[in-house]
Amino acid sequence: MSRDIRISHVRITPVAFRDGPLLNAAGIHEPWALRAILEVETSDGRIGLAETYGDAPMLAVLEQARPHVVGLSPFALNLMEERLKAAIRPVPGAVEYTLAPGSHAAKNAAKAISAFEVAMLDLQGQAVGAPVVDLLGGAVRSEVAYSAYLFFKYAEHHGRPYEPDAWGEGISPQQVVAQARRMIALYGFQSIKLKGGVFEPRHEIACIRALSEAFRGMPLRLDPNANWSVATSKRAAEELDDLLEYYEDPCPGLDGMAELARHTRLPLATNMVVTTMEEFRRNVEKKAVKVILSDHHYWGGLRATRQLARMCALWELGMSMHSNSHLGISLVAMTHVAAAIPNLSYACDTHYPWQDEDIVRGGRIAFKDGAVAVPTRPGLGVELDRQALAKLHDQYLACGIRNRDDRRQMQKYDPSFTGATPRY
Ligand code: GKR
Ligand code: MG
Repeated sequence: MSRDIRISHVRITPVAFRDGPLLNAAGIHEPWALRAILEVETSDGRIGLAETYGDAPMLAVLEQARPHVVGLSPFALNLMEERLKAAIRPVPGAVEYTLAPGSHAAKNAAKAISAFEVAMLDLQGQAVGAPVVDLLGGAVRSEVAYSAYLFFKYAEHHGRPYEPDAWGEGISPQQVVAQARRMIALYGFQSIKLKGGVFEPRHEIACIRALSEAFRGMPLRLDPNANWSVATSKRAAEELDDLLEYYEDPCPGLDGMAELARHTRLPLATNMVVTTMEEFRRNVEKKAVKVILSDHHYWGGLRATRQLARMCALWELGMSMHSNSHLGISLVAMTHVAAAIPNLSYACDTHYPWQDEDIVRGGRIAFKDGAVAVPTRPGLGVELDRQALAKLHDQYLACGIRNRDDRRQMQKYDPSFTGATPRY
């Protein structure tokens, strides 16, 4: 690619894919999850890909960004960042969740920068014949480990919009263990995370105990998404003490987590209270969280995630990765950056097993022994399956969902549900 090559066109395609009736502190997943697929095209006909949030406010943010990217060289990442920081304006109508920082409007510029950075790095890699991980300094591992991400769930969605999934109900400890067995049999994961904050803590602790008995020696994590008070979190910590590898966001706020940290020897992890560098600084002062769950989609991209990793190393904090419902382009982007982080100390989260559709050519990304091989082809190493993209775009047009709203969805089952936290 010559240095005169410019970005000539940006295509943004919102898609919707089937998602399970997965329960969390905010409510329940809707039958369709939204993502946006970005295609950044150059004047010499190459296409760089990225995947990000697909809610209406995010689509509006990407539209704001588009004219500031067209005309740039795919190598002009710093200029792109400066332009988008200056250009992105607040967009009304966002439904924000503390448990999903990707929904925070304050992160709009970081989210847009991340999406365009990934697509531009894909273009750079194609141009120089190197995988994206090489542009991040090179791989320190050839595969990236992910964990089995378990959810309490209903057997089917309200109103049965399509046939129920193959996972069945996941509520009792026996059902949760069965869910883990199935996921591990299919993907080979070697650690387990349970999304909590749904039922009484004693039930969730019983599920962790059942998992620990069924999978002896397997690292376990529990994430109640700040739905437990500090007092509840402290009491639960006593029971979880020798069961968990880390205790993720049990109670709200950095001060709450700091208070809890003084009462437990369990390392605390978060994707809720450290989501910006300013929060990182405050966390270091308060000695609250010991494991940062990064997420390039809202931390500002792959290079920003790499910088976050350096900060974690400096302050002796552990690092792993957070996830939301996503497709294969996000999974490979996560895999490239995770491969470039020496101090990635835990297996990463991924929702990928909960999806059975994808828009990457060749079908779904393969896992072996719970890990994804770091792509070695130039760029991200994936291409679009245009037929699948068109199908998922049609699903987007038909599904009627334009903003993720787990609380509204839960109210279909229980009209009195408020979603207020902490409930326990
Ligand atoms: O998808 O229900 C979900 C998760 O609860 C997600 O929204 C969270 O952001 O996975 C996330 C987490 O680790 O907190
Ligand atoms: Mg979490």
